Amino acid sequence: MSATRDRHESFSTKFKLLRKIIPLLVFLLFQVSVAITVRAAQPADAQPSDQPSPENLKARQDFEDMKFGMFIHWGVYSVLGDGEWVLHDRKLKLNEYERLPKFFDPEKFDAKTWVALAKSAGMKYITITSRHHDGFAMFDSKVSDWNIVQRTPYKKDPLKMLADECHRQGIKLFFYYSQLDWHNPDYYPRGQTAWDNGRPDHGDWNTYLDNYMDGQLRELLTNYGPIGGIWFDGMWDKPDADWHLQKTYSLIHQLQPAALIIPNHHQTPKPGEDVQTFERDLPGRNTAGFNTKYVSDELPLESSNTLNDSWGFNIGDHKFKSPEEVEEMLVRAAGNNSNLLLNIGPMPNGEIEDEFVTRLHTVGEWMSRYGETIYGTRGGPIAPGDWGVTTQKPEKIYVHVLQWKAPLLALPPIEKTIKSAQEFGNESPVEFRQTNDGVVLKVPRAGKSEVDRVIVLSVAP
Ligand code: FHN
Repeated sequence: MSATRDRHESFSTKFKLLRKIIPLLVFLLFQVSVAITVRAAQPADAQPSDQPSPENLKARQDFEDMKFGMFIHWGVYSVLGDGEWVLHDRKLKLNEYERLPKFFDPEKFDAKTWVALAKSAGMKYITITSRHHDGFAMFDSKVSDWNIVQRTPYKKDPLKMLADECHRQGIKLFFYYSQLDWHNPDYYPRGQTAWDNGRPDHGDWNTYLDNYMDGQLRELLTNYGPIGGIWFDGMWDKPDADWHLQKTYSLIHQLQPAALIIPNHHQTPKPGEDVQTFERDLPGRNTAGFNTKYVSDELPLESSNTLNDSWGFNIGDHKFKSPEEVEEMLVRAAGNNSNLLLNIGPMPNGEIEDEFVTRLHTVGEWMSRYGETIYGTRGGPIAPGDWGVTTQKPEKIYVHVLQWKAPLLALPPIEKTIKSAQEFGNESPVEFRQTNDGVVLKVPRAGKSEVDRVIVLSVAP
């Protein structure tokens, strides 16, 4: 009898317990199924945490404040002095190109000089090719021996030296990384720029992305201290491929939340990307023929261009832009709410051509006078035009008059009330009239070879 009661009591205890647990289990199952459905509904490229981290948002603002960066294309291709596409353009076989690293010995490379040059030009960050489309790693990579330490007589890692020097001199360092690879057999199926260079007709795309590329990115984000971010290039070679972006972008943000992802894919920004960059064009323009006209109103913007006509060292390229042209580019970029990333291609011995150096010094002197109207600003309230652009800071609008010969300049209306107008640099008052129809400024006469006449409008908050 007592045994029966015991059994009965134990059954009723278990039943009571089950009655409590079952609704909990049903609730949990429901939650799991909702999570699975939501995940399945997300586009393949969505960033897992679509919300950028606070560090990342801060880094974006800092990026916008910097306004001027140095782009560096440097690789074993510089030995041939014919640009970074020489492998492709001469339709070389890989066993021919693979001899090139043997001649790459940049004994004159001095990280300190490079960083000092960028600083003297007024540049606040450097973006350097960690590898270009030839896939050759300009850093100490354990993922493959196709790298500077193992294949060149130099045997050292210049990116490490550069990173250390950038940290010392307070310059942000970004790594350009080519997703397109003309060397690795696993970059397969090959893309639009492929030619028969001796690679096998098979390869494993997933291995290329998940092991090779992500492996190298992990190295770049772990071995060089805090970096500014990764500047991707080359996705346009296989526009329809699955690039596993979600995975790669998450990896980057997980390793360094403040590292910015800057993709040069020439398309509208995708989830997880932090900056929209435009190649050889101002945001929204497409004179180069491959940029999108869409301009993000959320992400920081950047426009890249070259100081001569080439990216990598090109011995026959003498089309150097004048300092005045660069200054105008810089002002126009800022007025379009964008940074300017200006490229130089150092020589294979590690030196930077005098033509670059002298121009950069001149631009730097100009920036030391005009920097206040550019650094830390955002695009101003008046749409840019051929005449010039505006930049702004709280309570200040800088009117940059670039191409205007007449004494009066009529501009569209602005919301804020102008309290005063002054010539930038000498504080002389500038006559102005503000009505509902717009603003008329009496433009100071241009000094000899003066690129930019800046009028500072003090405005009510
Ligand atoms: O093919 C490259 C080129 O060599 C260079 O690196 C530029 C820089 O923006 N981007 C690519 C073309 O879109």
